[in-house]
Amino acid sequence: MRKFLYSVYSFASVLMLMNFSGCKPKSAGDATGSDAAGKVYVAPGKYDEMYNFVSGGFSGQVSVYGIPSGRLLRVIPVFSVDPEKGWGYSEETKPMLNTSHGEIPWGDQHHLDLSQTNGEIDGRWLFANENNTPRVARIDLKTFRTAEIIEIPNSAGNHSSPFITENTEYVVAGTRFSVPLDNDNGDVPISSYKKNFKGTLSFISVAPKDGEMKLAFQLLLPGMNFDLSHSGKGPSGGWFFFSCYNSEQAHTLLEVNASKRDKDYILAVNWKKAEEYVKQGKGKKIKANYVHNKYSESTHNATSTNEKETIVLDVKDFPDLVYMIPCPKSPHGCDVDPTGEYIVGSGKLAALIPVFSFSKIQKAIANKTYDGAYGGIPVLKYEAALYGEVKKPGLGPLHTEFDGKGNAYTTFFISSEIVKWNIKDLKILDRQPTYYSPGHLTIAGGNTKKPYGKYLIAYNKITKDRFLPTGPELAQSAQLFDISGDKMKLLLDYPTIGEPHYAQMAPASLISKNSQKIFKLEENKNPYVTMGEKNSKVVREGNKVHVYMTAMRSHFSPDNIEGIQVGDEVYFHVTNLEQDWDVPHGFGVKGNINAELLVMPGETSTLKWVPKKAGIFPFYCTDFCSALHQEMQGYVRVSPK
Ligand code: CUK
Ligand code: CUA
Repeated sequence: MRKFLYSVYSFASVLMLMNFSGCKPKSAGDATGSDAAGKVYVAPGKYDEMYNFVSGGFSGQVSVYGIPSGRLLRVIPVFSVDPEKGWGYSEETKPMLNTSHGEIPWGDQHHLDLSQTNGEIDGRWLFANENNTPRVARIDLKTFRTAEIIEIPNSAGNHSSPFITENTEYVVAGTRFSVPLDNDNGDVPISSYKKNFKGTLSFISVAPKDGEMKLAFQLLLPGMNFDLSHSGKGPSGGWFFFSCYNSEQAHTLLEVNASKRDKDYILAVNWKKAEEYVKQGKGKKIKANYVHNKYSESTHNATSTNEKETIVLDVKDFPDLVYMIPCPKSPHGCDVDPTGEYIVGSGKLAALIPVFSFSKIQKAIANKTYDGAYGGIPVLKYEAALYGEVKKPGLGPLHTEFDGKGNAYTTFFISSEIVKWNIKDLKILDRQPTYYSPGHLTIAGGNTKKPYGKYLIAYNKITKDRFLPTGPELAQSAQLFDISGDKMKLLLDYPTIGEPHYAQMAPASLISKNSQKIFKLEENKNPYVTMGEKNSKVVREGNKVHVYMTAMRSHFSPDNIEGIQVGDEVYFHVTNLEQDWDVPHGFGVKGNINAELLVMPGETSTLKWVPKKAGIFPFYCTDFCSALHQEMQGYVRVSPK
């Protein structure tokens, strides 16, 4: 079996070599000429047509681009510290990075999903997953800030996440690694995988009014790896579909490989049913230990709460919740078309794309057209669930999005291309090379009921010769295509931050209509706010010193601080008194390991500093705020203890 895998991969590497070093980009795929240039040119002072939210991979953050220009508009700090914004450095934001393992300054961010109402993008929130220490974040698109992060218990490698249901009832998260449940004895032989390791699918409810998340319930499944998922919609609205691999339950890839089986599975999960069972009290409460972090825009302050339990439904006790559909060779992507009828599986090592039919799946369930069971879960017959197969589409299919005109677009990692095909007749309509090896792709609304078409962006894993050399490491690359015509047209390359995986795109008006410009000072409920310069003061409480400081063009108050001793815990509570839009002040002190603050108008932010030696320590504003910005400074005198 290993031999077979080896041959697949060596074939792949031959192809990769051809792509990476052999061929120069062909002119067909090149954005040359005024046509492409005109389509991506956004004149100075003009706005882009769309927002593009891109996952930051191992940077842990989310970046925001304007499309079609490909201009980077913002990096939103989520799971990793960001000194530019003081994220994870200010006392107010530190709790956001808390986990049951303590504060973690880093995350691995793969997937994004925009909130939806009736299956359409509604522009309220953006959800982001973290793989390494399983978490889901909600970003508020009013402020483009992370508002909430919830940890997921009984999970490891939260990859199949955060995909949302069509009315944002739930954020769904499937574990990548099966592991023993947190509260069971985890000190077991790794070889006891089959017995002790569990797969979990978590359903996190989202409050319709303010978006607050809550772990509603978890489904327990036999040990396996969940990979990706997408929500059903319309007729399949109450269902969720997950790809999974390692159905042979291997715990080492060295001895037994995880791609031995000819087929793995797509899981069809009836979440409406699961929700009913939970409402009827049928779930079991078990102990769990996870944290829930919230950031409030009125106190400008985060809190971290320890949660103690979770509700689980063991699917072997509920035979009508989950069904397995065989899917060829290590399925990765699992995408549902805008009508909700077609479910596209992408077997990374498969030479075809299977398209499943929701109505056939329902029929197969009704007629029990089963092909045995897997860990107590019914397995549907492949043919009974299958709508049809796209034959010879390319090599290494990964992810599919839709244009709302009956077409699907699939990335091919190995053959480095995007293939456009028709959902009804499964015929291939076009293929365009990408440079190189695309992972995900996005179309605005391309995973919803209402795709906006026009643009498609491929997120490539390998860049090689696309940008000026910058040493051994290059930025990863996104490629923008025009998909308004019959044939896709490459328009633009632009670099991304971290390794991009999934991304979301939305027409600008859907997002900017909610945008908040300023925090009103009079609404600032931070406990350490200083409402005017005359109220600024220094207050000592034992070895803690609170500096109630104000910032206003172009001075801090107080700006001469004495009476501090070595080893004191000094808290600079800086309130930005400005009420003009976009006049942040920064704050940094010489020798402070807590980086800096960036304080927006009307906001209060706190920087902690524990001076280690006596002397005079200057502080200053780090963000150019006026002609007298360079004068915006002060001194702290530190005396020996
Ligand atoms: S994964 Cu990266 S190419 Cu983490 Cu969504 Cu498929
Ligand atoms: Cu305030 Cu520069």
